[in-house]
Amino acid sequence: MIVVTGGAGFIGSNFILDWLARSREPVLNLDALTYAANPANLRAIANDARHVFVRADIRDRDAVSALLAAHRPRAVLNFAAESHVDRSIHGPAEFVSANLDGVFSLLEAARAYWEGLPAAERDAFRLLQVSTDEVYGSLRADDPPFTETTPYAPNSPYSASKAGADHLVRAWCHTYGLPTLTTNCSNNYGPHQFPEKLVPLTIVSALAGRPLPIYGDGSNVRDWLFVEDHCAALRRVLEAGRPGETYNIGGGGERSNLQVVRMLCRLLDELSPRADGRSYAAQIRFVADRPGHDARYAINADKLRQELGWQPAHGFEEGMRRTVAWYLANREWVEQVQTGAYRAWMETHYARRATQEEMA
Ligand code: NAD
Ligand code: TDX
Repeated sequence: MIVVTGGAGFIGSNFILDWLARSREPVLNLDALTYAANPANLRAIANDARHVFVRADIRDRDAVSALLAAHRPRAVLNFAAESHVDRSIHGPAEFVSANLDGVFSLLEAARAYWEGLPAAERDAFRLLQVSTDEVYGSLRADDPPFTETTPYAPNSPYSASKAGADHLVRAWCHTYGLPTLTTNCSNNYGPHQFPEKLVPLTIVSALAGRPLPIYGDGSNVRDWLFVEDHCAALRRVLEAGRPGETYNIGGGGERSNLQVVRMLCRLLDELSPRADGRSYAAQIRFVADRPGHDARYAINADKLRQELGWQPAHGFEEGMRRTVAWYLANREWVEQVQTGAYRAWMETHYARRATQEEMA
């Protein structure tokens, strides 16, 4: 048995589906079901007895301890987090609470459980912290990509909370000997991503005839990875990663935001043309920039490739095409996530980001 926290969200749900397709080992999915969670992400395994879902918060140490004692997992993978940078700017408290206090609490529950295991099981136990490249801060155009030794320099409340959590994980390994692994991955895209992030926001807004907001001049660069490649890397790190180590995950997919949005518009033009025959690119609007907006992220994943033999299986255009096709084929999912709460966020999102033309 493995424990996955945050398994009803974007990457966690993809990981669980992937895991159960490849392994007989059951998964205990522990998720607080925040706005970002969606039980529909797990519909395909609704009748699979190997998937046990429990609604619980990683900050609830008693609940987590009781679950660990009852299910005796060999590993805990922590995906649970508040994950959206814009939300962290407008409401940082929940990010410090969920991402930093949450990891502290999870580490203490895991440590107590691990210390009580027989020696052989103690050696084999792993706690894998799923983290982000944003902890390294921002790169200039001519800087080399982030490596595992790049100093942490987080710039947003989100990335600072994730950086703090990574430091706690490191300390729990160094001080108590808890066998931890940390992965720092670049921007993911794929099925099940909540449409507040750039890729699904663009697809969903384009189809709904809404503006496609691009912060600043659209030149900010992210290093995009298809979610299945992230999941494969996590399986490999869990299997063969060395305790105490950190591993960068990324596929050399650097693109500017404008390139990403234009590619999505091109794919939508092909797969679901607008009724008036014009390109979805006509809906692009340049809007006020994100405060503290990091200019560029890029990942050097040589360690993961060389030590553990991982490499991405999906090219950028192919992964984006599959992503667009998934959103087109799952209109019900798209409708269902656009609840009142989503509409409320979109209204504030658009209101805060008045277009530069409007502001001029
Ligand atoms: P998400 O927002 O889609 O899902 C997060 C999930 O965690 C949700 O199901 C939510 O209900 C759950 N959750 C939140 N707080 C919780 C708590 N206190 N206790 C229990 N469950 C809680 O996020 P995602 O994009 O799937 O990201 C998953 C992890 O991967 C995060 O830790 C994130 O920092 C990291 N990450 C994400 C990306 C990316 O591009 N999305 C890249 C690198 C790393
Ligand atoms: O409407 C938008 N317009 C826009 O130009 C949105 C939502 C975003 N952007 C820009 C901001 C970023 O430069 O697009 C880029 C990507 O933005 P997000 O999708 O919000 O992702 P980012 O801020 O890069 O963070 C993501 O990748 C790293 C995830 O949300 C994090 O959880 C992960 O750790």
